[in-house]
Amino acid sequence: MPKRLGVTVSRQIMDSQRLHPEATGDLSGLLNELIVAAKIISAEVNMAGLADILGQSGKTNVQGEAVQKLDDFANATIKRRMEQCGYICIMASEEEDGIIPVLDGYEGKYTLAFDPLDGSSNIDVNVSIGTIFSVHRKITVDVKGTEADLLQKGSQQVAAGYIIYGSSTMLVYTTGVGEGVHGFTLDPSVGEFFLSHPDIRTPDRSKYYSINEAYTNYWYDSTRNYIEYIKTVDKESGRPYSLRYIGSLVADFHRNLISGGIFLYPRDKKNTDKPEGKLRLLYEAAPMAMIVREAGGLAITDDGGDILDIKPTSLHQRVPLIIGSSKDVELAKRFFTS
Ligand code: P6P
Repeated sequence: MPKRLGVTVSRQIMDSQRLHPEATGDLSGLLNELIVAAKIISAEVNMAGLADILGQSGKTNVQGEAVQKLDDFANATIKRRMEQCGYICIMASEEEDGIIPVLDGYEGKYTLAFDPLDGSSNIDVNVSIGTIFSVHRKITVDVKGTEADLLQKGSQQVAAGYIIYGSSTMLVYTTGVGEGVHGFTLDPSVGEFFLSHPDIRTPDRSKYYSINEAYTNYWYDSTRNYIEYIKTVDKESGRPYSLRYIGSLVADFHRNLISGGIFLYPRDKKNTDKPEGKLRLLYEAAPMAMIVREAGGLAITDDGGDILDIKPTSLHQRVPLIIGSSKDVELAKRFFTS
């Protein structure tokens, strides 16, 4: 088959839908609406240095973190667009305490959980940031969506993806088992996402590791032993690995997805208020776990469990995350479960 040039994401979504005769087009519609929101956010992020939108909004979010103005903008953009799209019945956002309803009469059959602008502490210093999203099918019977529709295992996601606002704006998403992971790059001159990374497969081994080494003195022994192992000089096994840590999950994850690598945010003794680590299950770990699994990688917690098997109990539940190249994660699992 000749390589198709200039495939837009809308074309990819429709081609994928055609493979599912039972599809109603609602998931395609949902993704297309989300893509419009992403284009609006991308334009704002890329202008942030010029518009008066840098800096903090003076508010703090449910996580107790300072909310940057762009966070607010991204959150409002996605909410405003999706509450009237007719494809979802309820939303959850990293920026909001509780569930977010959709407009009456616009209830659809899916749910949406999202981190509107992850890594936002990097906004003012021009480091890549991103939007992460996770889509589930509604499971309760009433028209209105409920929290139960959101609190589903990651393995039940029908779509997961992220938009990274970096040297270019890229959309990376998957619509489930066997559907693959595809990357699209935004051409701002025409306002279209074009297929640039078809069927992404993450290398099964790598030489990069991502962890915040500033917390070394707070690590539990399993973390310390694993990191010590991969930093030991042993040319035969390709050690030491190189450290790559940006402090923006989307940026660290994207680099590792493309080049290979392992990202760790395990439990530590530093964040006593976050005994399960810092990252959230619903709209960070679970969508990234679905993407990496579809790309041939793995995602586990620091007790060896599969991220995709965890049944969430609350919207902003945190979870320890070890994610990336399959052989690296499998080796790390031996350190964390021995
Ligand atoms: P730390 C950004 O605030 C974030 O939620 C993720 O994007 C990132 O991976 C992590 O926190 C960085 O946390 O503790 O290393 O600064």
